[in-house]
Amino acid sequence: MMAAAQAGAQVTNDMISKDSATTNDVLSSGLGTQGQRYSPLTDVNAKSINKLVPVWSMSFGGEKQRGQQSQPLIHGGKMFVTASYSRIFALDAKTGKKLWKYEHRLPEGIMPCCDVINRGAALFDNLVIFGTLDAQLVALDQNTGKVVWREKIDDYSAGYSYTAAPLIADGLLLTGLSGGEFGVVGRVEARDPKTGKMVWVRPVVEGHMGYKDGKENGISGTTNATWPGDTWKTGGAAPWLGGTYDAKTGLAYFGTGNPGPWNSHLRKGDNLFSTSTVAIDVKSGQIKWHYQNTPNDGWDYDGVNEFVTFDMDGKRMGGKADRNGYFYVNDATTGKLVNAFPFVTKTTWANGIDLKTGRPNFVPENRPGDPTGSGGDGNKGKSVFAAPGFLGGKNQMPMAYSPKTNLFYVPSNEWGMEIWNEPVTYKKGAAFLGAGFTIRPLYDDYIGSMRAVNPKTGKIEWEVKNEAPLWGGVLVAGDLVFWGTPEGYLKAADAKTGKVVWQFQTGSGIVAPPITWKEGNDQYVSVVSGWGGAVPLWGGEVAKKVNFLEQGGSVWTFKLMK
Ligand SMILES: [Ca+2]
Ligand SMILES: [Ca+2]
Repeated sequence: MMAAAQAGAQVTNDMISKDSATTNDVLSSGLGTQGQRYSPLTDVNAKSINKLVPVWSMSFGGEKQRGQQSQPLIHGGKMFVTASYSRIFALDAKTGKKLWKYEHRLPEGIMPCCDVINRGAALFDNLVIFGTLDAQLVALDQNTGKVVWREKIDDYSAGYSYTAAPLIADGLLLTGLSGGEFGVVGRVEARDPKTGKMVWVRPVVEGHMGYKDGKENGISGTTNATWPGDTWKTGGAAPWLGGTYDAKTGLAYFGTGNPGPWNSHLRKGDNLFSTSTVAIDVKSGQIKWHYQNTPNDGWDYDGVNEFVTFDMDGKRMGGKADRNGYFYVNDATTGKLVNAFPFVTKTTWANGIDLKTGRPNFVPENRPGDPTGSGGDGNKGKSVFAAPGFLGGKNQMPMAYSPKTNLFYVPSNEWGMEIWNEPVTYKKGAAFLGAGFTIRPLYDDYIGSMRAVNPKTGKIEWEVKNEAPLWGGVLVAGDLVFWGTPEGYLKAADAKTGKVVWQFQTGSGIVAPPITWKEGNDQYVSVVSGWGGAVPLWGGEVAKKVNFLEQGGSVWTFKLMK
C-alpha cells in the first residue's frame, strides 16, 4: 500500500531526509545523504540468500561501454540509472522494462581524467538531475525524460567535467566538479534544484572569493597563507566525488582532490583546502571547518573520499578511508581529529598521524624529489617507491557503515608506485602534473581486500581478499555486506564474520555500489555491471594484470525465489 500511495508522488526534502529509514525507495546516493549505505531490510539474510536469483537484467546497449560506476535510484516504482558517456535511463523497477532514455550530446574534446563514467543522479520534486562529462547539469522530468533545465558548471575545454552523483541537502542541489589534473579551481556550488539557479558558490582553494545570491560572500581562507605566489590560481582541489550531508549538523562534507600540480616542490606550503574534508554550512555557504588529510600532497592522494557520519561514544562523528592509506575519525560538528590509523598494510609517506596536532608524521626521504634540487638533474627529480600508489588505499568506490555492528566496510587495495617529479608550467586544457609514475602491486596473490574496520580501535575485524583491485562500492543490508568485483561477481558476506555466503557472476566487472529496497513483499537487490574506470587507464603493471577482463554495461536485479 505504501508503495502504491507513493507512486508518482513528488520527492520532497523531508522524504530525502528520511531516505535511510524508508525501505521502499532509494532517493539518494548513499541510501541516505549521510552515505552509510545501510538498509535495515533483513528478508535477504544468511539463511535465505541461497534463494537470491536474478529477476531481470537490462543492457545499456549501443557501442558505448567502458566503466559503469552508477548507483541506481528507486522512486515510485521506477529505477533511474546513469551510464557511461553521460546517459541516463528510467526503468520499471520490477521488470526492467525501459521507460525512457536520455543521451547527452557530448562535444569533441571532453577531458575526463579517469574514464567516461558517471556515478548516479539525484531526485527532487518531479525531477531527476545528473551531471555530464562536458561539465553540465541536466534536470529531466521523471515521467517523460524531457529536459526541464540545463546549466553549465564550467568550460570543458579547460579540463572541467562532472561525474559525481549530485547531493540534495536542505532543499539545495550541491555539486562539486572534476578536473584536478588540469589545474582547475575546485569549488562547491548550491543551486535551486527546481530551476538550476545558483544560490551560493564556495571555492575550496584558499584565496578565491565565494558568492551568495549573486553577492560576494567572503574569500575562502587567507590569500597566500598556504600557497606561494600565484600558485593558488591553478590550485586544483577538485571535489570530484561529490559530498555527504548530515541534517543533525547542518553541514555538507566534501572531500577535495590533489593540489595542482602534482610536483609538490612547486607549491611549498600546506595548500589549503586541497586533500581535505571541508565542512560547509549549507545555509550560509561558508566553510565551518576543514581537516587536511595530506598537507602539501606530493603523491596525488586526493582527499575526495566520502566522509560518512555515524554515532560513536554518544557523539556525531565522521569516518573517512583516505587514498593515503589512513582511516580518519573526526568530530562531525567541529572537525577535531578523534582517531586515525592505517587500513592498508603499507604507508611509506608517513609514520602515523599525530592525534594531538592532527598532522601526519611525514617520512621526508620518501617524498618524490625536486627536479631542480639536490639529486635532481633539472628534468627529473629523485624517484621513490610510494605506498599506497596514487590509486589509493581506497579510491572512489564508496564504503558502508552498519549501526548494528558499528563497523565500516572498506573496499581497499594494496599497491604502490614509482613516482618522480618533473618541471611543469600551467597551460589551459593541458595535464598539470609535473610527475611521472608506474603503479605496481605489492603482493602476488591479491590487490583488493574488503575490510571490516573498527573506527574506535583501528582493528581490521575481518577481510576478504580479491585478486583484482576492488573498484565497486559496498552495501550493508541487515546482517549482510554486498560488494562487486572486477572479476564480475556480486558477493555477499556475513557482516560480523566476513564469511562469503553468496556470489553471482554478472558477465562483466563490477565497479559500482549495490542497492536494496522492498516493494510489496519482495526485497530487491540491484547492481550495475561494466568493467572500466581508472585502473585500466592508469594502472601501469596492475592494468597489465587485469587486461583480460571484458567491458559491459547492464543493470542486474535480484530477489528471493518463492
Ligand atoms: Ca529510502
Ligand atoms: Ca587527482
